[in-house]
Amino acid sequence: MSDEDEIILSELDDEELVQQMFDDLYDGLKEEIEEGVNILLERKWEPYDILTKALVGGMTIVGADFRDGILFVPEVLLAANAMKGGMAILKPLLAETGAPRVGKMVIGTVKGDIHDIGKNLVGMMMEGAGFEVVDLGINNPVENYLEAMETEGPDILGMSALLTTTMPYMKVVIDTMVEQGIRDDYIVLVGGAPLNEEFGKAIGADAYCRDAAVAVETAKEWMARKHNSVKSA
Ligand code: B12
Repeated sequence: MSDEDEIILSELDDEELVQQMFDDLYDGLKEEIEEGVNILLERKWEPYDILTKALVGGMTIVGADFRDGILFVPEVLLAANAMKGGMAILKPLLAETGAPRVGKMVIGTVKGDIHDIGKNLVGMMMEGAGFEVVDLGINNPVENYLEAMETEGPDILGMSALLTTTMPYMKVVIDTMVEQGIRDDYIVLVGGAPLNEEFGKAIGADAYCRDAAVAVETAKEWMARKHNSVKSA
């Protein structure tokens, strides 16, 4: 056969396919990633497992090589684009059909920061858990958050930052909320790879969430607390 070196994704077993998807994500091959996601879905994989094991797993490898100077911005952008292709297929499947609305969240990446994959993932998982999500996108100055809180009336404000230079901006937003006397009207969740629990506490957030699954659990916990305190008030 002339094309014997061409890999047919559907002929690989699950483990080989996931490995191949890591390679394809690394190479920024969006169509192949979409095909891989569809094959895993046909094989009855849970959407959440495809997201975490195949896509986020692959992005971890990209992240390590970016850090080590093996990959550069253009390649990482292609990888991110391929990842988004896969996420777009999974998004509607992660939404639990008919789930009662459990709360509303406004989420955005802070000013100076254009990373949005993690934020998008959190948004998708929150929607999947029954939250209504208003996504402000990237590079948000404090005014955007304030305006969205006023017009959307969310229960939760979520902020994302992936750079050590942009994470302090979360404090700017929270401090402004304090100044305006609206801080306690919202549950503030923060996340992003360079953050940690200590940072979350130091800037006055309600919680730092390591990943999207923790974000959903934490949001539900805080919503339950909020309802209880409203009842007892
Ligand atoms: C993809 C990527 C890019 C892409 C972004 C594409 C996109 N659309 O997002 C591009 C190529 C554009 C990019 C650009 C840059 N990047 Co970049 N990037 C990454 C990379 C490889 C992966 C990030 C990612 O998507 N991870 C996968 C997602 C799923 O994980 P996550 O973002 O952490 O999100 C999860 C949790 O953190 C949490 N979470 C995230 N947000 C939120 C929000 C809330 C509310 C909650 C509750 C939870 C939560 O849940 C998420 C899901 O589980 C990281 C490496 C890394 N290790 O993080 C570097 C990294 C973040 N980038 C880095 C740098 C330096 C840059 C640039 C400055 C490079 C340059 N020289 O231009 C620019 C900055 C541009 C800017 N102004 O923002 C550094 C930051 C170093 C630092 N100390 O600050 C990193 C760490 C790489 C490195 N080691 O050098 N980057």
